[in-house]
Amino acid sequence: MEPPAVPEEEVPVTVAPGPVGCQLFGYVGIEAVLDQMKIKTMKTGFEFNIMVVGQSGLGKSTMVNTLFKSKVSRKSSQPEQEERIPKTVQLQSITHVIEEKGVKMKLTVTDTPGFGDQINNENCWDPIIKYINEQYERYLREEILITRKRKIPDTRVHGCVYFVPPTGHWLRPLDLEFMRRLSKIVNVVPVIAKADTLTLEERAEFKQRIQEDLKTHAISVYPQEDFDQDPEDRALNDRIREKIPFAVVGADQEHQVNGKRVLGRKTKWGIIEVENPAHCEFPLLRDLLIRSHLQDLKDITHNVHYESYRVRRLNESNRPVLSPLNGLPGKGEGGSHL
Ligand SMILES: Nc1nc2c(ncn2[C@@H]2O[C@H](COP(=O)(O)OP(=O)(O)OP(=O)(O)O)[C@@H](O)[C@H]2O)c(=O)[nH]1
Ligand SMILES: [Mg+2]
Repeated sequence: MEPPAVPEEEVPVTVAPGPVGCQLFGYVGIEAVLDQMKIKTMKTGFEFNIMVVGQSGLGKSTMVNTLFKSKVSRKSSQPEQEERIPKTVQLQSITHVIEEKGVKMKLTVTDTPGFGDQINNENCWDPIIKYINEQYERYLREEILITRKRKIPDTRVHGCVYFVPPTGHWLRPLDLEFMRRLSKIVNVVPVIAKADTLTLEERAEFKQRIQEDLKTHAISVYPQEDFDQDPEDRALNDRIREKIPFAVVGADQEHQVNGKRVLGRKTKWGIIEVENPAHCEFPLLRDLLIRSHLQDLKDITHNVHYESYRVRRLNESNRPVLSPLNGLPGKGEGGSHL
C-alpha cells in the first residue's frame, strides 16, 4: 500500500547551514546543482531563435546582418560582403553557432518578406503565423512520440522583432492588427525602424504614442506585465517597458571612427554608429534578446505560447491528434490549425 501523501505545506523543510540544520546534517551543499546545470548547458549548448517581421523596406534584412556582424558574433561572421541586400522574397533562416567561454549558442534569425506592397494587405500575416505555428507543431510531434529524442530540436520562435515604420504619427491599423495577432502566439518586441530618420524629440514622442496605442488596443508585447515573477523582476521589466519600442538603426558596413572599426551608416554629416548607445537603441535590443532576457524569452515561449498551442491541439476533438500538417513530414490530408 502506498504511504499517504504528505500535503506540500507539511513537508518539513531543513535549513542548512543554521544552528539546528548544521547540527542535524552539517552543510548539504545543494548549490552544487548550479555547477551541474552549468556544465550540462555547456556540453549540450542551447538554441535560440529570433524572427524579424515588418513592412517591406524597413531594414529587416539589414538588421539581421547587423546582429550577426555586431559584437554578438563578430568572430563567426562571414567575410565582408559589400553587395546590396536584395528584397527578401521568401522566409529564410540564418544560423550561426556562437561560442563564448565554453558555452555554445545556436542562434537562428529568420528573415521574412516585407508586407504592405499589395493594394489589399488583408491576411498578410498568414505566412508568418503559419510558420510560427508550424514550429510548435514540429515540437509537439517530437514530444508526443513514444520514443523521444533526448533533446528535441527547438525551432520555435522565441522572440519576434516587429518593425514599425518611422512615421512619427500613430500606429497604423495594419501594424496594430498584425501585432495583436502575433502577440497571442509569440513574444513580440516592437522596434521603431530606421530611427535615424527621426529627431530625438520625434523619437521620444513617437515612442510614447506607440506605448499608448498598444495599451489602448490591449496588445501585450514583451516583456508582458502578466508574467513578471516578483517585484524585482517587475522593477527591471518596468524600466524596459518604458523604453519599448527601441528606436533602432541597422547597418552592415564597417567604417573607421577614431582609429576603430565600427558598424555604421555613413551620411554627409557623419557616421551613425549602430552599436553606440548615444546614437541609437540597437544595443538595448541586442542586450534584451541575447543577454538579459534570453532565458526568459525561451521560458515564456515554452510555458505560455507553446503550452496554449499544445492544449488547443490536443483538445481538438474532431480530428485525430496527429493529423499531418502541410509541408511537414506526414501522410494524408493537411491542416495547418492556424
Ligand atoms: N536610413 C536607414 N536606412 C536603412 C536602415 N536599415 C536599412 N536601411 C536601408 O533600407 C533599405 C532596405 O533595407 P532592407 O534591409 O533590404 O529592408 P527589408 O525590410 O529587409 O526589406 P524587404 O526585404 O523588402 O522586406 C536599404 O537600402 C538599407 O540600406 C536604417 O536603420 N536607417
Ligand atoms: Mg529583406
